[in-house]
Amino acid sequence: TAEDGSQAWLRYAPVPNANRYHSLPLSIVALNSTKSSPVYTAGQELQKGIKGIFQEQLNVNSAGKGSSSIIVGTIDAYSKAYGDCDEFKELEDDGFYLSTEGRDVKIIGKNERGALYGAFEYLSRLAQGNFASDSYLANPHAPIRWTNEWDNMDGSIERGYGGPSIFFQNGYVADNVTRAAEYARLLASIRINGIIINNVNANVTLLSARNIEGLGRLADVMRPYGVQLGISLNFSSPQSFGGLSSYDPLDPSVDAWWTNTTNTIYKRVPDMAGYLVKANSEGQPGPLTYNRTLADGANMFARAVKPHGGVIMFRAFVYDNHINESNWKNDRANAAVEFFKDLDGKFDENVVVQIKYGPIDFQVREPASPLFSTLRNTSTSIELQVTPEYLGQNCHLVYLAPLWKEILDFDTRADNKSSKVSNIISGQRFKRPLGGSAGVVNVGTNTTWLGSHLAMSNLYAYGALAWDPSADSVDILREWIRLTFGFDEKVSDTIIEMSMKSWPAYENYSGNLGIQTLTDIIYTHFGPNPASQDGNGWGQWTRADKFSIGMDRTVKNGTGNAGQYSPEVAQRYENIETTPDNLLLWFHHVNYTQKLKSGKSVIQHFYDAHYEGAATAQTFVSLWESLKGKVDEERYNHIMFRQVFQAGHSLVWRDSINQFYHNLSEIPDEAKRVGNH
Ligand code: GCW
Repeated sequence: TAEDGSQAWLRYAPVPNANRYHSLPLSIVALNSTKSSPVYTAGQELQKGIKGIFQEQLNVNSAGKGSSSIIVGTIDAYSKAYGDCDEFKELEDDGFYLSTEGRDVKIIGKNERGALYGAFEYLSRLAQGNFASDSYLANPHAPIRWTNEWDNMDGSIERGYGGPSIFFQNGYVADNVTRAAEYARLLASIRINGIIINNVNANVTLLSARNIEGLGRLADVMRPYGVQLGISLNFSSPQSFGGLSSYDPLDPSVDAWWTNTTNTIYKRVPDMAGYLVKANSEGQPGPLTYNRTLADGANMFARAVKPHGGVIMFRAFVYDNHINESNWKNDRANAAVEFFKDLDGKFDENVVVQIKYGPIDFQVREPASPLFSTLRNTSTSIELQVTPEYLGQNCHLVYLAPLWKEILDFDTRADNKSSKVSNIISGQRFKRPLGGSAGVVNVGTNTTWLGSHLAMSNLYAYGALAWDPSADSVDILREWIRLTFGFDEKVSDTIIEMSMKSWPAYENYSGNLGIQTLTDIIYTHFGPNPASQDGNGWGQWTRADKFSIGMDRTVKNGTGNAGQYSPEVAQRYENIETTPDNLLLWFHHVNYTQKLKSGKSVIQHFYDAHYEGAATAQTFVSLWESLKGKVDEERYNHIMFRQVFQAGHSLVWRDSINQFYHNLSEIPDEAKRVGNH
């Protein structure tokens, strides 16, 4: 049977024999819910899910209760209806309590959003055939769990691979916002509570009256899912849109312009999450134009949204893209710390500095950004990419949870104490009031959302890790597979095997040993182009010549980047012996003949890794083929097409990279595969 891909993991497919294992309550009580409330949504969703899973139609009431009910609501509503209850005391904002013990199922949220999350949790358990009786609390690891969408007003999406925008068309907010509502539903089910709907390279016309009205319509359809809308701003708007003579953040007329504009937007979207700002980066305007600091810029917006409870996400992705490679000490990786370290403590309380996970740009392998442990008096968040810009653009399978977890689990050793990135961005480590994560998703109108059915595991995993960074990559997959493809063990084992091998394979053929990436960096960021990194101002250099390769980021002889980490980590990266092989060329410039910990030379590792990575990609075709008949035809064929493409393209990668370094170094491949034999 054909599957509606747009339901993703919320299919609520019938569970065989469900009725035998679970005595379903007789009705649903969604306490005190008005139509735009997430609790109302929870009631509707429970009804829909139970219909799908059990083929039973339950009524939804807003009060009272029969002999056995599924009760969903906030703590307050519950206490009013049934009296106080101790179990919920430990709940935090967005958290929920779920109990399937006794005659009633209780789903209680600290707030309305939490109640909805609890309803999704209950449905997810049922849909996975989990009918256990138990009760537990779940609280989020961090308050900010947002997505960023890089949608342009003309309907295109920067680095989007799932078709055109679901939010914008021809310069305006789309008339039809149904898909936006469906997306909000998906996001709520993975506990995402905010969404920035337009490109960080922001178009000023978003601020027109017609578009503000459109933002209102979008917010209205997402509100029932507890997903707050936010927007990206163009720093020059007061001048380029408002007609003022300047956009200097310390000019009172500029300040007043932002206050007015912000008030106008909040009138239509009273619960707007806030603004995301990319300033002084890649040609975008910013405060540095007026010799003001980045904090001056951020705080101007912070003041404007403060009375409305809004938050400013200010991106740390600030760097000069015209740096000169002939200077050995130049290094784009140093930029974020250089721009932000002296501003620590100077940001208003409702500002969060949003930091890409690595110092450069969503590469296949990067160390954690040194900025995480540098900012102690500033709230921070991590920026991840669900849209795999540099990682195969959903034409290659790359399951990203293991990559994200390496960064989240990384111990920055601030003050020689356990200081994991995950505990810094949650606010816990440095006792900050705000923090969390932003995932650049870039969904489109394609029924698969991202352009590939399998890629949806990444969106699912993003939500799971934003809520709980200690979640296990394989457990997340297993859940997602059950919900998306059903209960067949072979389907599950096979997709797990492919997914868990996918990042290492892609790393092997697209950017091994910490060389970050060998993809084309000039425009497409797709396919091999190892010559494109060097000889330009972007600073994603490999510094490869006939004899040697890699960035010398040591303090003793290089760009000093290793020294931006806390002392324990800095020392580890300063020395070749203690630098892990997978970051060797990130931190060190070495000869191709340099020996790795494995005993292999760098160049031989290149040759071998490219053969290994491509060989793994070939196996994905036969692995997927083994599922013929076990997955519906539409999705089977769709995924097959992509795996065949990846298998072929991985050979293109393998041969072009190997040939390139063979030509450059003239060092033969010990296995005699590369070159003219
Ligand atoms: O790596 C670059 C991307 C740009 C993107 C930028 C950013 C939205 O290639 O497309 O712009 O990062 O993150 O701001």
